Amino acid sequence: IPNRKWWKEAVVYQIYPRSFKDSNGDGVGDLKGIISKLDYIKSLGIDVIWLNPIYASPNHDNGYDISDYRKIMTEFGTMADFDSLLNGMHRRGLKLVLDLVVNHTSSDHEWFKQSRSSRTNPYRHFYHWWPAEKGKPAKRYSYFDVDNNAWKYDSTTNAYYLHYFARSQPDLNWENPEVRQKIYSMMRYWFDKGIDGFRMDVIPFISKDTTFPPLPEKYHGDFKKYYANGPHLHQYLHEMNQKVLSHYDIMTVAEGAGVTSDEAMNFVDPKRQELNMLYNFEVMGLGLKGGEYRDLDPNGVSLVQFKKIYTKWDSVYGERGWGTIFLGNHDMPRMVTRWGNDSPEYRVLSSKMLTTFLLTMHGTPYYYFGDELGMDNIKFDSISDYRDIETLHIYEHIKETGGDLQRFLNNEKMIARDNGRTPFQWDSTANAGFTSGTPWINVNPNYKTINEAVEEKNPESPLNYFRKMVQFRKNNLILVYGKYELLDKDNPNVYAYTRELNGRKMLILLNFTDHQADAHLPVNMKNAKQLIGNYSEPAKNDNPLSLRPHEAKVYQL
Ligand code: TEU
Ligand code: CA
Repeated sequence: IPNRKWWKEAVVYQIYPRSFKDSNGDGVGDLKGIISKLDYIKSLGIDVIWLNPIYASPNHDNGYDISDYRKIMTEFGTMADFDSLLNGMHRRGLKLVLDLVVNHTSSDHEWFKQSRSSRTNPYRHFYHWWPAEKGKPAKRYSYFDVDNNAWKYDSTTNAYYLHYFARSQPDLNWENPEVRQKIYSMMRYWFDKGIDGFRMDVIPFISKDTTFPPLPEKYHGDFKKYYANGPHLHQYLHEMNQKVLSHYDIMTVAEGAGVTSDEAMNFVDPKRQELNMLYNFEVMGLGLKGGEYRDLDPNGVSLVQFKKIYTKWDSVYGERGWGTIFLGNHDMPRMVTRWGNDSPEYRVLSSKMLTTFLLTMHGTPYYYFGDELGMDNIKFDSISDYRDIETLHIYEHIKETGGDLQRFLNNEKMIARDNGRTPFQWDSTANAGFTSGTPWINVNPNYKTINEAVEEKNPESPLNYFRKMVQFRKNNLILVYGKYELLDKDNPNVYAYTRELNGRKMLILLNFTDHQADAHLPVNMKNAKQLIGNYSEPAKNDNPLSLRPHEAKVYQL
């Protein structure tokens, strides 16, 4: 096998530190909490842990607004806690990937405080300023702004500053070489401590045309694509690679917001010496109509489209580069609710089916904490339960413009990011054993039945199935490096594909529906041997191509 790499063979486990385990009763998960659960994490069989931001932050966006890149968030602990966490991971053979958030800082960052203080301050050009005497800057959309405006007027210097996200997240000026040097030096600081990689937050957005011309017509409503195509983006990523990344044995993954499949190779082609991997978000729009209310599509998710998108992205990495596979993260609802079936009848089966998908696809799997328990959306009824700046701001906007708040709240039960941020369910004691205090966000009331302690004891639980699937991938390099091929592409119910390496072939069959469904394959199943599956009892029907509701099976052909 050519070009073997540890990060291609790894299973990554993402932890949202705020919601994993609270060690001191303040209701907020922390580093000591993670340390206390390292044996659990190790027991999953995963290789790499990615932590969402743990740096000093006023937490307007839960750590994605950093006020000091070299300090640990007070609520999460101290640098000594961080050192012992890293040490505890390395002792267990686990690698640590941190979040790199450098498109913007917090408005509390010292650089921004200096920058906004006067037009002649040495830090002025660390950010993007538009002097008000030039008139109003051309429209730029913002993610988390009540007025959906990415330019905020600041009276101190009579100028507007740019913030693609919240007002408290001003965008750094990457066109300024001094900014880049400061960031590279900060990255070296963490690599020299021994971390094993970075997940790079909205990294495609860093470079900007600083003349800030009017947004071309075609990007209205699709501004992400414009933001992701700044003039010097790839020059900066190559520079970052040469100055920092290439000096360490580490992995990098770009959050690929706004990046299309035609552009992906520009990030990950090894010849270009930029990054290793990129997430694509193309399936994330499936089943949604979107718009101001974030409406759902009454027809639900089209499996045919889902398969088409994964297959297209697989072909991007046919020759060079490397892909990623995920179905959930801290910006998304729970995978079993969004892509499976969270009814009491099918939650367990469908979450195991999705786990089978994630661990048999071509690309490094990024598995979101809690999905191994089959945790599902909490579906808050009231706006007062929400904590996320995104939901709160959209709600505020709809309220101010006199819109239909109930319609929005109904949609958020499916879509809101907070669905994926509720505390990890450890056991059936108060607050699911997450905290002895008041949790920063409600624990899902189903924790008495869905929790780690209960699932430990049940060999058929999603938890123990996840462990089995991780080992299965580890024992079969064919699942890492084997060629992927989609079969029966127009089947609206079943996802069927093969993986093939050195003459060995596996067939994966996944029923995405809650009824019996057949795969129609040009494959002789006579000598096929089932290797793993999510049903414990054998089927009554002996046709291997007939699948029970949400059934997942892997065959050796
Ligand atoms: O997300 C940026 C991003 O790509 C958006 O599409 C994001 O999915 C947003 O949540 C829309 O729902 C990253 C982080 O993952 C996110 O948590 C941060 O809030 C954001 O950057 C700003 O740093
Ligand atoms: Ca705490």
